[in-house]
Amino acid sequence: MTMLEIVRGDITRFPAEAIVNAANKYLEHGGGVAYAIARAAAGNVQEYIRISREAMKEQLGKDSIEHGEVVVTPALRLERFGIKYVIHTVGPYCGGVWNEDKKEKLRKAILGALKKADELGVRSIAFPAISAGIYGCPLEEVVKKFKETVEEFEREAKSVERVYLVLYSEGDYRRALEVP
Ligand code: AR6
Repeated sequence: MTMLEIVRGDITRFPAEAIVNAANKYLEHGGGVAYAIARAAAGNVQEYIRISREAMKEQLGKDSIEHGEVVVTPALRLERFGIKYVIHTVGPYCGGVWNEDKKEKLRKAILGALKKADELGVRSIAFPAISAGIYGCPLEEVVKKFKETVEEFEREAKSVERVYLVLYSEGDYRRALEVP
């Protein structure tokens, strides 16, 4: 029995208590799902970048995050979908390369967000396919790592009951379902 469910949808309106952003280390939200979340949450991407960087300073006391570190920002306009928090995490940059180093960085990025969700006391959390877009990691490998990492987390989960991996395109969703 796994808590992970693979679904198709738009994470900016997915009704989980926490959604995860596939961010970069400076929380710039310049493209991809990061841009979409920033625009949907604040109505203005620059404003959400400002909020994110301020949160990073407050929560971590620095100007960039490493794999495994996360920053939490309020959901603002996304609250109407039941979303309370946005958890920013940074996956590996692959550019088509997949190796042990990328795997471990992705594991850390996923686990960091899951642990933070537990700390926040939320019951549900939704992830995009971290690193499978602009960062160029192979989608099937990313899905596989999600399955392994959620399984690892399940043993220690306190409040989190459901974890969703939200695929944006129909094609990606079908490919993700095929992953053993
Ligand atoms: N809902 C769910 N998934 C989405 C959505 C959406 N609304 N929009 C895109 N995706 P990416 P990365 C999928 O490139 O590879 C940004 O500039 C998309 O189809 O957003 O981790 C950051 O600031 C893909 O499968 O993230 C970083 O600089 C997945 O989300 C960099 O991109 C991740 O694609 C991070 O690159």
